[in-house]
Amino acid sequence: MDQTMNPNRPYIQRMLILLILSSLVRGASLQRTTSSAPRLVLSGWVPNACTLVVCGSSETRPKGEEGDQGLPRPQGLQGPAGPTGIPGSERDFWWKGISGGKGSRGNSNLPELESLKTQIRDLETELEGLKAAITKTQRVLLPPNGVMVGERIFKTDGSRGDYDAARETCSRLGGALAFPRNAAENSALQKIVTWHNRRAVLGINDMATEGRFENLNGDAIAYSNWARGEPNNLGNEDCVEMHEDGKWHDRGCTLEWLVICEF
Ligand code: MAN
Ligand code: CA
Repeated sequence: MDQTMNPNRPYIQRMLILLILSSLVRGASLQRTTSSAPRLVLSGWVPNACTLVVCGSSETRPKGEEGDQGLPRPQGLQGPAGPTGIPGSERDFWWKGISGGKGSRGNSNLPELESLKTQIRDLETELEGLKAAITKTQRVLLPPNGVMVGERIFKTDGSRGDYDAARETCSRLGGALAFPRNAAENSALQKIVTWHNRRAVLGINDMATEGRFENLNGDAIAYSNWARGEPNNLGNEDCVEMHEDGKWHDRGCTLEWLVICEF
């Protein structure tokens, strides 16, 4: 465009020059007054500084003015509600029930933990005492009528009877006609037989199927201690008798035996 045709040109030129100068002055003042980021922007590319990626072209473009601080961040959403605590009075009652002492105070659970540990130690000691008492009781009080094996007690009331009478007696006493499930139980029964010097009838028979000895629940026996040559079903023997040596013989069911029950 021809200069003569545009009378405003000197004015526009002046404005442009002023604009450029103003930008340069602003850039220089930013460089002086701000400390880290703008200085780094002007001095080149720094890896790991993401803000510089945005501002990296500051060499070719004039820097803008420093922005204001912006709006404060919105508050985060409310978190989920915590578990409901035990009401104070209830909690104190609970602890009192265990320790017999005062209710918990403050935020720490350590006193309660220590109290529980002490109580567990006390209970363990008490349990040991009870075990010792049971051992002594079964050793002193049960013989010559009873023996304890694990949680099972074998005991005679001293009566005698055939198979049916023996079953009835044990049932009336709240137990069952005894039969040994393992060697320990067998030797317990053997002791009673020896002490009373009388053979005992066991809670085992092969009435349903000859040769298949089962317990009173109808289960085939898993343990046996037959004497040599037994069971021989001599003259049809469906009941089982324990001798003083602990060995078993099949016998007819109508003999008079020592009755030993299990509880
Ligand atoms: C009978 C039979 C034998 C058994 C003895 C026990 O003779 O039942 O099998 O061993 O009695 O005395
Ligand atoms: Ca026999």
